[in-house]
Amino acid sequence: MTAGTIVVTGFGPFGPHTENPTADVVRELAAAGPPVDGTQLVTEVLPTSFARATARMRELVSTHAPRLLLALGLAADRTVISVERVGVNLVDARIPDVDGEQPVDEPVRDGGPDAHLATIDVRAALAAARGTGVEATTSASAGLYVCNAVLYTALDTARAHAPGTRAGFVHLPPTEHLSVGDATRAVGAMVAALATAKL
Ligand code: PCA
Repeated sequence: MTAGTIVVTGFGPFGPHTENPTADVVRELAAAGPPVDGTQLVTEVLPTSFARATARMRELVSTHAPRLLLALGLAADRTVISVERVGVNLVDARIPDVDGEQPVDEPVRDGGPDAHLATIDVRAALAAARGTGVEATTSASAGLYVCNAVLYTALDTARAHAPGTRAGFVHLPPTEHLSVGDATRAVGAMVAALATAKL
């Protein structure tokens, strides 16, 4: 019996951030293989594009109906890992995405609910990260850029098409505050804890 699929995504570069540590973390996790015996690990680096990243997230959730989907993004202005609690149905891009799009005051999905709460066990994620010696906190806003749009889309799609999926989002600080190696250990521990948590 398979214990199900785990999907972990990161993002490529955007704006002034020519390197995105979340892409490196995702590649390292892929190289390490499934964190839980019997599970299948699917990883992907999404383009920082509202249209393409949200379309791909819809596909990932509906194709795999994963037991856990954890998306990662870079929060350039934060100093510690933050586990997001909510995705909101609003976009207000400070800078253009990689397709040159800069939507302002638009919904992520027309007619969608105002917000979706993350369905991962946020406390378990915090404890797992801290257990590796890495500081982590909760966050009540994933921003209004592509990361929030991807979190909202994952939760929105799961609610409609994959009700067993637990989905959430973790923002990583820049590498001057957390090395890729430490971030990989912390995220790996979070994924293992969340994938084995009781649904
Ligand atoms: N961070 C951006 C988008 C891609 C990324 O890694 C954000 O926080 O929205």
